[in-house]
Amino acid sequence: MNNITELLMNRSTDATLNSISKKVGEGIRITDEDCLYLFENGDLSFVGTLANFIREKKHGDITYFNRNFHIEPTNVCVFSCKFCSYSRLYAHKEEGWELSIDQMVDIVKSYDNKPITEVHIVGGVHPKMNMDYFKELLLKIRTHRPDLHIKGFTAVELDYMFRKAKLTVEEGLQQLKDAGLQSLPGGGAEIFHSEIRDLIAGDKVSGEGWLKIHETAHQLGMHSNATMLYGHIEKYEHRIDHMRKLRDLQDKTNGFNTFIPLKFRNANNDMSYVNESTITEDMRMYAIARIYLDNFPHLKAYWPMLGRQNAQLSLSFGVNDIDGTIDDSTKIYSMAGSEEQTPTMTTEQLVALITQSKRKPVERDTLYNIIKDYSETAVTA
Ligand code: V47
Ligand code: SF4
Repeated sequence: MNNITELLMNRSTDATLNSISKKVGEGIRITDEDCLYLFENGDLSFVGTLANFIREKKHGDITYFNRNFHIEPTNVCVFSCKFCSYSRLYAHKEEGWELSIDQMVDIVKSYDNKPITEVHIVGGVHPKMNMDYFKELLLKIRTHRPDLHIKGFTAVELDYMFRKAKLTVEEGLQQLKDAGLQSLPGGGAEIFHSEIRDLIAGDKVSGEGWLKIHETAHQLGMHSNATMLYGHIEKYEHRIDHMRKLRDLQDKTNGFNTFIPLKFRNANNDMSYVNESTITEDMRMYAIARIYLDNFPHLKAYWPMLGRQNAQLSLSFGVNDIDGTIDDSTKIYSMAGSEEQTPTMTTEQLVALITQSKRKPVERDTLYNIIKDYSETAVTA
């Protein structure tokens, strides 16, 4: 038995919590029942201590960030997810935006000679932006800036594109990969379980469809991320079902890089009546995800959604990645009420934020290759 287990076992009089901390100390996977027990009974310091133990075992103090920006081709969307503050139905498309390919390539050109490593392309599902449109976009970005990693399109966008083009998932992904797509972001996952999905995102790709697209991407050699939208009408059981499906797929493919719990924000959407989760519940969510998802290498707190101070706090609850510079290029969270209304951080600010938490800031690329270790750099920001 190691020190952490002894420490926690001496602290708790609860036999189930003791058995969970023993498993974590010995590197044994926890069950769904254990996970439910943690959600229901594990206090913040208990789950935080276990999650931090795992985080330090996997990564020490290293905390990753990257230099990235987003392109959001449109917020016009054929779907109508109840939690979405961002989209405009096609019938009201004059209220939204639609970028041409040239406008998007101009955004990429505005980063010429800047050491940015990733573009993240994500948006609404516009009925007229199809496979040909996005293949042309990918080819033009790749030709102009071959060193830039293109992470793009949620499984929701991909499912719609492929069905419209009458392509199988494999054919569609292969064509996009050939045009320059390198990895998939984690969006569109929401909550997989149909009891909840049908109520909040009933008209878009199912949980099974999302998982099939990511599995196929992994089989084609592409990596991806996974998200979970939590803190609305779901129960702990639905979160566990979601994470179990991800853990099972990861056992099969090992293609996921990062898990990103996304806190539901309630401004300007059809679910504004739902209160947002507390910061304690957010940190417990991160910690329990770190404990349960033993086969995910990384856990990310997406600072434009969570706010930079809470992202900083999450570094003590299992998180080892806080995403990137962003450069005020995404509107999804500002429109949903995040305190980060113009999300931008310089590398100096990211380094300072991580260093203030007594962690080691390391710049990574999308696939977690190390670009620069800033841990010896003096912090002034
Ligand atoms: O799928 C939409 C979420 C996601 C709200 O892979 C909301 O690195 C909270 O997936 N409150 C898209 N969340 C963004 C996304 C993402 C973001 C950053 C990094 C990565 C990555 C992926 O945004 C959607 C949905 O779950 N979302 N509205 C809302 N009101
Ligand atoms: Fe469309 Fe995505 Fe918003 Fe759903 S969450 S309405 S798919 S933009």
